[in-house]
Amino acid sequence: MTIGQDTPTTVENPVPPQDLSGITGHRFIYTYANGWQYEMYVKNATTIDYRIHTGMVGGRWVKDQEVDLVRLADDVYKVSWHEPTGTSVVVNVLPGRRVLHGTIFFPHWIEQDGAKTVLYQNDHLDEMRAYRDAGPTYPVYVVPEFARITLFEYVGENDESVVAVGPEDLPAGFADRVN
Ligand code: FER
Repeated sequence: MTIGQDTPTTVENPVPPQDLSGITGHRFIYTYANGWQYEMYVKNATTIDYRIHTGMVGGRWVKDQEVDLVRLADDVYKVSWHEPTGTSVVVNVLPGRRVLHGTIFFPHWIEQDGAKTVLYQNDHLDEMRAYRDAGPTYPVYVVPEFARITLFEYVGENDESVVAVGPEDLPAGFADRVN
């Protein structure tokens, strides 16, 4: 047994090496097992844009969310972040297998009235922070779900045109495109 080559790992010398090119600059559309359909654009190694096509907060969209993105193994990526609303999200993405697993941690106020977050969040950041601070936060609503990736495509990094309008303003059938 060779311990050295697989032994984790430091920030300076991560194992596996952090080649993120299999996910940066890519857009993917996926449907969770509960039916919620999401779209994520990994704009670069630290930033995503996204749209929520259907589900509890369908219609919501966000640009320039800062994330932590790592490659856990060949074809396994993890994206984690915290929203101004108080929601936390961790998404594991397996592009080659067309599989993803997301866990969303919603504060209680969103479970009570998710419609307050259904908007273009970038135009309402202070409002979202005020809702977050007003709460209630607890009990946190945890939603762990697998999803199938129905579209996975390279569109290039840092392209502001990839996610530029809300889900309601997309051409008919946009999210149904598969590859
Ligand atoms: C996801 C799950 C949840 C996702 C975004 C969220 C872009 C965001 C949730 C929220 O803040 O309402 O897979 O991907």
